[in-house]
Formats: sequence, structure tokens, C-alpha cells
Amino acid sequence: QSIKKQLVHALTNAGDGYISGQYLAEIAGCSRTAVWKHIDALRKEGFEIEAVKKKGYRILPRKDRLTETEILIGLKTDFIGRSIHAYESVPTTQTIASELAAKGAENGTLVISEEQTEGKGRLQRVWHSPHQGGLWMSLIVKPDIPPYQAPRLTLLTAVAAVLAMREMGVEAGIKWPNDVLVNGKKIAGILTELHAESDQIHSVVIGIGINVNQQPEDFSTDIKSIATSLAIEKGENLDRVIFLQSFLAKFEDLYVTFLAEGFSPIKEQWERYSITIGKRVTATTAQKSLTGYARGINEDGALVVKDEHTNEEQLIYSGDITIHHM
Ligand code: BTX
Repeated sequence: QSIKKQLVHALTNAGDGYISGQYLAEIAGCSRTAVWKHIDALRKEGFEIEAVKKKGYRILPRKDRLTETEILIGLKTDFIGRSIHAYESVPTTQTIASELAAKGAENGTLVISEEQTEGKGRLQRVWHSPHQGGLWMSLIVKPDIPPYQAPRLTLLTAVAAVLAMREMGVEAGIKWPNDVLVNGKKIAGILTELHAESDQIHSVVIGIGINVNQQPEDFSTDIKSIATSLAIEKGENLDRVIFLQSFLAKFEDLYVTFLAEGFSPIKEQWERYSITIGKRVTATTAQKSLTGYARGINEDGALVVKDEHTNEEQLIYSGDITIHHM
């Protein structure tokens, strides 16, 4: 640890210049092989260190890193994202967040990782979460609402994501229940997990995956044609920390509004940005499949579809929908 710290210190103080391995070895009081090993360990922690023959090592400025400090500087929230657990690589932030929640983590705790090796979507699906490309995070909230209202938080989160994207100039829309799309392609996904006992919520873990700086070639073949990122849509890379801070602020605003004023103001915004409402859709649930006109959502976040065969309104609580463009 202390050798690593000395190396970082020496490299950082060298500014744009290079430092030879020999010199680093002298400063740290170790062998050149040990220096090399520590440099390798630092790289694994995310430091970018260049090694050039005959010149030595050079550290590149640390930017766009999702560390606790980077996220806290400039964060404009009261409680969302104030307690941060940031990782380089984890299987999934959802499990870590659930464990922290069980141990009494505070309301608004953020778990975030540069990479997830077992990112989860809904219904056992996979969420691709490559290194550096996106924001993979779980928020722990403890709202004083009955458990049946928890799905409203999924809708609220989608609104927060859309507002943050629109602020960056990307015209995102929401496909019921939780897909955030741009030009018909998926840019973000939301997965809400509830920890409750009978009529009492203990905590809600909201998982949010947002594609930020991936390029088309970064997407694996199975999602290449259906996925997009903010960078692709904008034509330039974004600062993930700034986007994250904006998203967290928007989430907090909506969350506070929801608890104080109820779901109507959230529902109104969700419907405004929805690309599902007013369309002919096919809804597929575990029990049935039906086609009809999507009228809106109800207070529980269920999709209201007017079945075109029976002419009756049906409520869809969970499932997937296909939008038919007429
Ligand atoms: P979903 O079930 O609606 O979407 C999963 C589907 O989306 C996959 O089957 C695949 O087709 C597609 N997909 C997978 N990865 C991506 C991607 N990076 N971009 C676009 N499309 C993709 C949505 O589930 C919920 C996703 C929540 C992800 C967050 S990330 C932080 C937290 N940790 C974790 O493991 N999950 C959540």
C-alpha cells in the first residue's frame, strides 16, 4: 500500500513528464521488478499509466472516474447518492445494495461499479455492463409507502433518466414499463427489487443501467441492433460523473415530490415522455397476450390497454409490449 502511494505521488508530481523505473525504484526503496508489479496493480485499479522504453512511466490525468470523491464534488442532492459505495468490478450492484440495505444502509445510498460481470435485467435476463462505457448503479431508498405502490418508483426512475438525457440534448422516451429508448433503441434499463414484510417496505433497491460512452462496436452481437448510447446519439463522449450528478438530482426532486404530493405529478410526466401511450400495442404477460390501444397508465403504473377483440379495457401489470407503428 505505501509503495503504491509513493509511486502515485511521484508520478503525479512529474506532471506530463516521464519518470524512469530506476528512479521510481529508488524513491520507493524497492526493486524495479517490484515497481513494475505495483504499476500493474495500479492499472488494475483504473489508473492509466503509460510505459515508454528508455523514458519510463507517465501517469495520465484521472478523469471521468466513478469514485466517491469525484461523484460527491458538485453533487446537488440532500440525501440521494450522499453515501456511496463505488467499485471497479462486481458481479452485480443489485446484490451488494440488497446486502447493504439488510444491514441498515441509509436512505439514498448509491452502489456503483465501473463494470458488472453478472449484470441482471428483468426475468433472469442479462444486462451487458462493460468497463468504462456506462453507469451501472443501484439506489437504496426507504419510502414510507405501501408495498403495492413500489412499481411507481420504476416509473419515477424512468422519468428521471429521461429528464437527465434531455438536459444533455438527447431526446429519450419511455416504453412501458421501464425501457428508456432513443430512436427506437434501448439506452437504459431499470430493475426494481422490493424488500418488504407483509404491509411494510423495508427498502427498495432500484437498479439503473445507462449506456453512456459505448460505440456501436462495443455492443455484443445480440444487442447491437437494439442498443444505443448517449455518445452514439450525441456524436461525442459525455462526462459520466456530470451526467450521473444530474440524474441523481432529478431523481431526488421527483422522489420528494412523489412522497409529498402523490403519484399524479409523476404520472403526468411519465405520460408526457411515453412513446407507448396512444399507440396500438401487443402486450405479452405470463398469462396472456392481447392487442389493442394503449390509453395510459393508472395510479399503480399498470398499462391500460383497450383490447381490440373484446373492446374492454385491460390492465397490464407486468410483461413486455410491442408497439405497432401504423
Ligand atoms: P430488461 O429485462 O428490460 O432488459 C434486458 C434486455 O435488454 C436483454 O435481454 C437484452 O436484450 C437487452 N440489453 C442487455 N444489456 C443491454 C445494454 N447494455 N443496453 C441495451 N440493451 C441491453 C432492464 O432489464 C433492467 C436492467 C437493469 C440494469 C441495472 S445496471 C445496475 C443494476 N445491477 C444489475 O445487475 N442490474 C441493474
